[in-house]
Amino acid sequence: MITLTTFRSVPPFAQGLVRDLRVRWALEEAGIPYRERLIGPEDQATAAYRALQPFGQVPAIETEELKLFESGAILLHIAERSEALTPSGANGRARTSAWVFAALNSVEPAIENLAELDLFHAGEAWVAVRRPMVADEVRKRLGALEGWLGGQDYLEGRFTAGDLMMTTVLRILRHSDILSEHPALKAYQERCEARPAFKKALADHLKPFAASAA
Ligand SMILES: N[C@@H](CCC(=O)N[C@@H](CS)C(=O)NCC(=O)O)C(=O)O
Repeated sequence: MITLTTFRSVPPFAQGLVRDLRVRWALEEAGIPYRERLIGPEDQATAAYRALQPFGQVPAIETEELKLFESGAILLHIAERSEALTPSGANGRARTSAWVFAALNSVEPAIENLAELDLFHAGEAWVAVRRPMVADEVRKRLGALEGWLGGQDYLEGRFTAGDLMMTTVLRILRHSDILSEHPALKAYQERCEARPAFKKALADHLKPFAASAA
């Protein structure tokens, strides 16, 4: 049985965005059962936790044979075991990996830069100068992604782990209306988030936060 480690509690701005959501969603799509282990800041720097996640972050997973960190590596590991997340041929698997890397490497950094300004530095004088450039970088990536998608429902025509990762990256923009400038991408995100596996994963992701606030 897989054990997924994530946070017991996070501030409201992060609820619905913590990267365990990617892993939960993948496990739901693949129909793989798992249990969760919830940690707090007191656990992050311990030697035991660093042996599982070298940077003290979440998510991480453990099975009898394997400890794994980095949400992208975990997602690909799960995807290799499920045709719900990866086409069966070698080329389809390679294309799926390409989109997982594209989400993490080519799209997420620009989006994270914008979220950092908006969520952690809003109102600071330097942000007024820097933000337009950062927002333009996001628009550049979103425009290219929308161009690729064209009239397709999913990045490779059918849902894959690449769509899963891309959707969780686009979610980081929920505090802004920049995604609405790209209606096809917004519809794409909504299409992916309408999947029953996403809804179950999100509900399970949010449950501990409600419990720790009670
Ligand atoms: N590249 C890592 C990033 C993990 C990450 O940033 N995790 C955040 C939560 S979403 C975290 O643990 N933050 C607390 C910290 O950095 O101490 C991954 O994709 O797994």
